[in-house]
Amino acid sequence: MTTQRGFTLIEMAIVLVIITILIGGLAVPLSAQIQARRIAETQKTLEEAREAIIGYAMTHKTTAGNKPYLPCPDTNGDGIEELRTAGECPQQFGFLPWVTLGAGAQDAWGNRLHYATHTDVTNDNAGINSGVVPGPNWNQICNSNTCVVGDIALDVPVVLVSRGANGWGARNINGNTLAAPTSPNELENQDGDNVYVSGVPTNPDHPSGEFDDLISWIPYYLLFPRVCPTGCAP
Ligand SMILES: [Ca+2]
Ligand SMILES: [Ca+2]
Ligand SMILES: [Ca+2]
Repeated sequence: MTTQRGFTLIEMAIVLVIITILIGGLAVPLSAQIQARRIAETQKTLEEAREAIIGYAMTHKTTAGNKPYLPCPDTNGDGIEELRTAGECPQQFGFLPWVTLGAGAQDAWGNRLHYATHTDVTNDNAGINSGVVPGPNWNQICNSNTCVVGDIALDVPVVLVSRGANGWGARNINGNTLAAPTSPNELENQDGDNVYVSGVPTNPDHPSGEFDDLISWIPYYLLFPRVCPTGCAP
């Protein structure tokens, strides 16, 4: 005859410890998975926005010369590109004009996308013509905020920025502007000059601080053949 007995307190404690470890092990990958999905979703939104900008250029041509031009940034947050004065956009950076483009209105964290371009490619009098030559006053994509001329990409006509998971400095879909970044590389992406930092994410304890911005751009050597398949020359 066998004697049945219950679990001892020590056995119960061991089981509880094992369960706790298992749940902890599951919880971290789950949040990492959600973050990875949001990053992938945002990258897809950025890719679609790039295509929408090229699509705009294919359907917007100068009256004289039939030259394509790119949209102006939205600066008042309504998603509609700002009006030009004598052909020029009021600003070369702002929000992606998602309403004008029929593009994604936000990243996966509910924040607006930033759009930077250059007056050489947005002027609706001149358009992108044979006189348009990429130069250092176009946008520069850098590894860090200490770079001045792009070490990743030079003379870029279109840059799109998602402020990432931390959303620092972003305008959210409710129209509120979130707290400004503290790290120099994220500050570089919203100081209004033409230098942008793209790189692998870093944690708050990294010497250069937290960075999680997602940067996407259209190089001129991809843009020009798409919007002027037979060349933009007169
Ligand atoms: Ca607007
Ligand atoms: Ca960020
Ligand atoms: Ca900058």
